[in-house]
Amino acid sequence: MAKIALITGATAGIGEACAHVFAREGYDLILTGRRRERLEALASAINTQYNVEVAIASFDIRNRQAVIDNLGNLPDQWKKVNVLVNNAGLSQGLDPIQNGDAQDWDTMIDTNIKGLLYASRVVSNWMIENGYGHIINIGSIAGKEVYPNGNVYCATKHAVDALNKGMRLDLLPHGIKVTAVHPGAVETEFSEVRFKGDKDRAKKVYEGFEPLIAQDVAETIWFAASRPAHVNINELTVMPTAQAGATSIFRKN
Ligand code: NDP
Ligand code: 8X3
Repeated sequence: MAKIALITGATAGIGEACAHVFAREGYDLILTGRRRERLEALASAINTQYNVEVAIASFDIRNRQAVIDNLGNLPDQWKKVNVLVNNAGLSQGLDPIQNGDAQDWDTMIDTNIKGLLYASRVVSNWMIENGYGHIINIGSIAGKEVYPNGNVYCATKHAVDALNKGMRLDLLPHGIKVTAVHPGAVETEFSEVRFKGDKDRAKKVYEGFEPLIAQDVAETIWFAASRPAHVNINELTVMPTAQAGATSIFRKN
């Protein structure tokens, strides 16, 4: 049987690009996200391009019971997951802490930290039972540095950085690899989601420099996933050449 990758947040951006890269490499896929029609369209596009099996599960990763039920209901052969890409995540708003919207805070914390934990709790137990596995957590440069008004989003990604280290320690006795990939600015739907559908404001984030595209990050994730069994990439930070750090972007205009 082919190896299996479970990718959360596969309906857009980095997760969708990962689906294509892992399919290209011959992996069967479990793809998750809330937007079922996008998962169906992606599964059908992958099936026409690659000779791999695709399972989809649409649920809100903030809902612990939904995570347990949807992943738990997968047929047993799908639980032989080799790689879990913990990618589902988002930012909401870009405001100073004193003006922050508590609903936005809840959404980011519930998705980026708690959702990642819920999925990891289920899949790490499959991996322990299987005796192999690799968890790849998608952090951010925002998990390494803090930028003005990024407060809670940055805090969630710092939490992912800490969880990445904690998971590696806890899963070490089970031979499970744990990696974090921390991207800088990637032009996806991320800023459109952050600015709640304001496409013009989102577009401006990437003006005047060349950001990463989702494929760049997916190839970095694949690099980590494709190392030999005795090699683990603990973490990788991948940035646009024009971005030195969270707040240092070289813009040509
Ligand atoms: P996109 O907005 O393009 O994709 C985000 C994905 O997360 C979608 O598939 C979305 O699916 C899923 N998702 C969000 N909320 C939920 C939820 N409640 N339940 C299930 N799935 C959810 O953004 P990116 O591809 O850029 O982001 C992917 C990851 O990369 C995130 O963790 C982000 O923080 C991180 N990142 C992004 C960077 C960037 O500059 N773009 C840089 C550094 C890190 P759906 O809406 O269908 O549920
Ligand atoms: C997304 C990148 O710099 O906008 O994590 O926070 S950034």
